[in-house]
Amino acid sequence: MLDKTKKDWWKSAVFYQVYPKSFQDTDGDGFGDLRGVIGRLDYLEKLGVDGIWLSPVYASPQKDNGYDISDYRGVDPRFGTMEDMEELIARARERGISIIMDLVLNHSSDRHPWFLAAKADRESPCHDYYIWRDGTPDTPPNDMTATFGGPAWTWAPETGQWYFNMFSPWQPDLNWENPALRRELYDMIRFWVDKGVEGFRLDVIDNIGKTPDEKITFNGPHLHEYIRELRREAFREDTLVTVGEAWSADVETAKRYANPDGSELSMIFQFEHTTLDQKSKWEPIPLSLVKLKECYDRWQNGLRGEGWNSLFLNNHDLPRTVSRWGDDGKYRVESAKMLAAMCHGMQGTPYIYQGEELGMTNIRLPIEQYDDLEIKNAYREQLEQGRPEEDILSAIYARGRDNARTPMQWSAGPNAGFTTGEPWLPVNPNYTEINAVAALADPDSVFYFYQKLIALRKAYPVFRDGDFQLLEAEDEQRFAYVRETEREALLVVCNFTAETLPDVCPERFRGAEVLLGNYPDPAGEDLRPYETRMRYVKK
Ligand code: TEU
Repeated sequence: MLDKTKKDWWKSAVFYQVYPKSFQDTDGDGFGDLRGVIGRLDYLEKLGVDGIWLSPVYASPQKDNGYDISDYRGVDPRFGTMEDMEELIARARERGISIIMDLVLNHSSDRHPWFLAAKADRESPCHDYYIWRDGTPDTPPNDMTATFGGPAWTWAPETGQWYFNMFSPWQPDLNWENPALRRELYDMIRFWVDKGVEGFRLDVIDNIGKTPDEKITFNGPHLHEYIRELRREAFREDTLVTVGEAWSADVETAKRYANPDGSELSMIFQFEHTTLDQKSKWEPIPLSLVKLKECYDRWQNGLRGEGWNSLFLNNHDLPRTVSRWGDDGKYRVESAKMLAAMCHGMQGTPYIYQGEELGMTNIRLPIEQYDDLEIKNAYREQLEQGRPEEDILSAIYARGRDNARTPMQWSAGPNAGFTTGEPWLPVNPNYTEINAVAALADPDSVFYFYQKLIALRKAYPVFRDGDFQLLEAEDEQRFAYVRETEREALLVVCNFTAETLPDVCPERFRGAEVLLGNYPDPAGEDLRPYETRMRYVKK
């Protein structure tokens, strides 16, 4: 177990994201719950993770699957009770697993009592917890659009004003310029710290400084002032781990968020690597491995000593990477392992998204079975704009968020062991082959590969401390890099293709110990399809 009294404990940690709605249902309503997470702690302990990032379980109308909160201090009854939450925190801690809660501080639900009061009465003390503009119902303050479609301004006839909603009308933005609102949020965070929560993931934290009149949504003028105040007033303990979701971040802004002086956050989720294979969200293009390597090289060396990287390929908003950058057919297992080694071999804190450790894949559903409002709005809007339906569906199959939200595949039993009821979203039909029971029975499964990666990170300091030297930068098929300290050197080589290719092995690694590989028999002269190898030299 990690010594979590050290302020940088999370630099040696590996975290696991649970999307509770799809993780494990225990009461047969087809909706995952906290008792389901408690029941799977042994599984997560076996994997070897040090913390769970729990996507929101607060009271919510579920317009955006919990990222629309109507009570920041209450557990939604569909997920369970506050006692269940307290038990989860306690039982996880017994296993050396910290609970990291998801904080949605940029917006609330339109059903939150604050907003109901604000919308009902301009004189309400909560009115200015939100962003209002006077006007007339036919002319919004400006032409800004919402992330999930439609305008970013919604008319409230009750007060005769527009309110700002970056994401959807059901998610009114909170007004961070209001110190009373900020105080409400800080007090709420302390409530969860007092419950024993040991970290927080901060939803769209780069948006809280927005100035909609200037059409600025991220990196607003007071953003880092607010984050520093958040750190002082809410994240007071140096041992809390905080990770901010920052889609807009580049290396330079990341140095501010993750400043080693501890004035802001522990790290951020940056997304540059997840945007290289698309012209836009719904226009995928083939991945250039050279561009991916350049991106990782810039982030690894840009933040070295001046910040800290998160390392992730999947989350609840992204398609499954084995389908996106690997091969979810013939070489599913090999490519899932290769991608894991590529990611976990770098400097930073790795995050495993539920099912990634099983090599779970994307899904194709009839359009009416999708749940995600982003998918449904995009389908309707693009159809109205005249895009051919097959193009829209192809983009949804490739990039829709519901790819990541199909129920966790626990067994080959009914509904993959996720629920005894009707699952809220269909189970991927491949659950009969891809499931935890099968993985735990197979020593060569993706699960045990992740387990070894997590153990290696703890056994060899070079994973945490080593520098990053990219090899073969212009090679479009192989990703190879060296991590090095004064005492150790690690060579990570990944074949991103289904071809057999010459290995990449500098002279000093010839004959070196192979810490980990994704083929059962020993490494040969060539790299087999999607083969990865981790070689180690002790100096
Ligand atoms: O996501 C931020 C966000 O902008 C993403 O939704 C991204 O734009 C989109 O997924 C690209 O396909 C956070 C949460 O992770 C997401 O689940 C919420 O829907 C969103 O904020 C609003 O809270």
